[in-house]
Amino acid sequence: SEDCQVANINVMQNFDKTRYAGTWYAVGKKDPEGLFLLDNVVAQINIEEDGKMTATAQGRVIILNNWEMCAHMFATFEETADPAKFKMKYWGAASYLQTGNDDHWVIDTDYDNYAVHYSCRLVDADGTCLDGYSFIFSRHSTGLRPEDQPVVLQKKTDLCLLGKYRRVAHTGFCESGTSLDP
Ligand code: DAO
Repeated sequence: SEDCQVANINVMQNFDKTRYAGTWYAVGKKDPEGLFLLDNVVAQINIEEDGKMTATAQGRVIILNNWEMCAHMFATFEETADPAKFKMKYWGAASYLQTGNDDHWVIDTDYDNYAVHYSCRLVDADGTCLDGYSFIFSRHSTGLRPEDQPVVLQKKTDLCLLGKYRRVAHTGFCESGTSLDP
């Protein structure tokens, strides 16, 4: 929002989780403190038979002493009064991976090409976000289409996160086996 108040952030209107389902490639990321997912981040959003949203995700991580691996993560989403604001519980396929309970807000999406995600983990006393993260998702592993870039740029600005994103590479690291395979 204009005043960077978390409470005033505009999210996607009339959000349709069914259209949000499917594969999303993270192409940009603003990291939280103690970042976890580095690159090659791909999320698969599913709508279960009971209508609930779940996700599987993968990404390159470095855990403990420079142990590089592809993390396989799971998430369940709890709905709230706002259809674009979810509570996301997540955990890893292995016990040494991160677990947590984060907000998952869909700020904007055209469902077919791009999505802007936002999560504030810690709201400061002044109402701004002290620690949060945001993914720019694309349906295309190659990045955003040129026509979607101005829209996403505006949303980054609205989130008070302009200039805080980095590019998320897709090198195929998580595509075949694990990094531990000989
Ligand atoms: O990378 O530092 C970080 C924060 C990401 C938390 C892990 C989330 C795993 C589940 C992702 C589901 C789709 C967004």
